[in-house]
Amino acid sequence: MGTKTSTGTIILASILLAAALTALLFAGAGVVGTPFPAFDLFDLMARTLPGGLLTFGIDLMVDTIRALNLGPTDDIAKLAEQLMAVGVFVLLAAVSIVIYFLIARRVFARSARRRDSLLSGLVLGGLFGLPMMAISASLNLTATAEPVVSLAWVAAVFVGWGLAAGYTFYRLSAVSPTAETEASATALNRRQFLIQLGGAAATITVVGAGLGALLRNTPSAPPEESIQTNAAELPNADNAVSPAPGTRPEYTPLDQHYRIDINTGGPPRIDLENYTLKITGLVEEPLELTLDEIQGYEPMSQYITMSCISNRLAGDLISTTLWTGTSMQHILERAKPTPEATHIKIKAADGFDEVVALDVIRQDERVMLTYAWDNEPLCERHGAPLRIHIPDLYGMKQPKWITEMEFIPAWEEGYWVRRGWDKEARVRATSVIDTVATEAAYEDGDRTLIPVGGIAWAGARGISRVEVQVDDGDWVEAQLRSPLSDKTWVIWRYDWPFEAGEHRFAVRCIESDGTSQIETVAGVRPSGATGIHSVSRIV
Ligand SMILES: Nc1nc2c(c(=O)[nH]1)N[C@H]1C(S)=C(S)[C@@H](COP(=O)(O)O)O[C@H]1N2
Ligand SMILES: [Mo]
Repeated sequence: MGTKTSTGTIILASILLAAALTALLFAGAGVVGTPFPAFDLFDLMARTLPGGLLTFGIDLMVDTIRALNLGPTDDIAKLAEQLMAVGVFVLLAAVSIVIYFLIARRVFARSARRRDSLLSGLVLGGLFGLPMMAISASLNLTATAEPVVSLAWVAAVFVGWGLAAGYTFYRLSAVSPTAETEASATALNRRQFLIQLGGAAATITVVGAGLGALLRNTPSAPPEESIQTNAAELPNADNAVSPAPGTRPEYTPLDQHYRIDINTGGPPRIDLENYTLKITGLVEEPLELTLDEIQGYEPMSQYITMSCISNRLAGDLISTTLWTGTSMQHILERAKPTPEATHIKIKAADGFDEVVALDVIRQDERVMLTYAWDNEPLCERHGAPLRIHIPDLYGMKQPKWITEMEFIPAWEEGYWVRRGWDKEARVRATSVIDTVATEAAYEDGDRTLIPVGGIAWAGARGISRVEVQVDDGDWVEAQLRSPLSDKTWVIWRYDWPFEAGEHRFAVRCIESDGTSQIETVAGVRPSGATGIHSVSRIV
């Protein structure tokens, strides 16, 4: 590359080539289901880098996108994660090309021949591509293409990319060292080449990204007909306390249930036909249980509210649905742990894991191996075919996509605990104002009342009382709707005597045993958010 090739040109060409590479890989993932190394690399980083590092970046993006009010937190967080993954990959690829250009310029000086350039480009393709392929091979859980096809495609793309980089180097460095006139002809030539490169790379990037996005197999959205199937039969349907208009649905439509997991590209693929749950470790004899066998045990159904420990005060990472499965006590009986066994390490298809004490299972029959949600077999994104429910704990303690239960002799840290989150992750009591329903104002004698309402939840500990404060007034008791179960949120409402002006509404709750909600404000990390939720409204 002649001295006349500016740094800007080098960087521009590198970014163009890196973007085209990424788009081609993305297109393959969408069209034929080959791995997308950008997501795999990010999954690797997420699993190996210190917990806070990526979270910081993702949080930043989530906050930004949230500020623009673009949709539910879980979707935004996943999008932010994917954008970061793509950004990191493009950056790495571009930097690799820049480095390659700089080295090639030294090695070949001004006499770069076409063959040398292409060969050295191949070396670049291999040096960058092989580790990426290794990462995908060991980590990718979502690819649907045959491994041979995946290998061939991804290898071909990296080879093609290396050759393109080599050729670009050749064209940009083809400087005639002598005649002035030829030098200007070379400059023209180089400019034309850059325009061609730009056009080709932009086309590949746009078409590839479009194809990939269009054909990406987005994890099975729950079937339409499952939405609200239970609404008619909710156990508290005839309760006298009706939710204030604008309160969130008491029973979350399945397609709106929040979703959080560590997988950038989507849920891990599990062959349901041949699935077995492995029982290993300190048991009389290792076992494999089929789904039929598990579903043969006495079934139980529980209405359950689950929340992510990352749910911010009044956030949307909390939902309620009907969980169906069998008590873990049956599994324990079948597994026959040896006397040394004290805990089960629950392992999942995506590398996630958590640990539950045998004592918890023995003392609480509601700890449940779950295979259905909302009267439908668990859908892909919520953990098909098996997930566990452990009452009173945040979602981080409850693996989805369970593949193995290993009986172990002592407690161990689970996936998020190793990354600095709460060892116990017992849910914090929370109460939220969903609505100040001015449009539903009604007359009551000589007063006008405005329904105010929302939810309160304290895991399996239950809520005994919810109180509302308007401005600096007294805390007044709200009405409670009977909950769907002792583990779901409670819908509360307070019909507030209207006074014009701007007002601040605050809510707090008290658990069944009289414990008050923690009022001190704390963020989600490491133990879950606390604090009083309040909203200001001009009425
Ligand atoms: N295998 C696996 N299980 C998992 C997770 C995960 O990343 N992988 N995330 C956990 C977290 S942090 C939460 S909050 C819940 C969310 O369950 P949902 O996505 O079905 O709502 O799943 C838990 N179980
Ligand atoms: Mo979570």
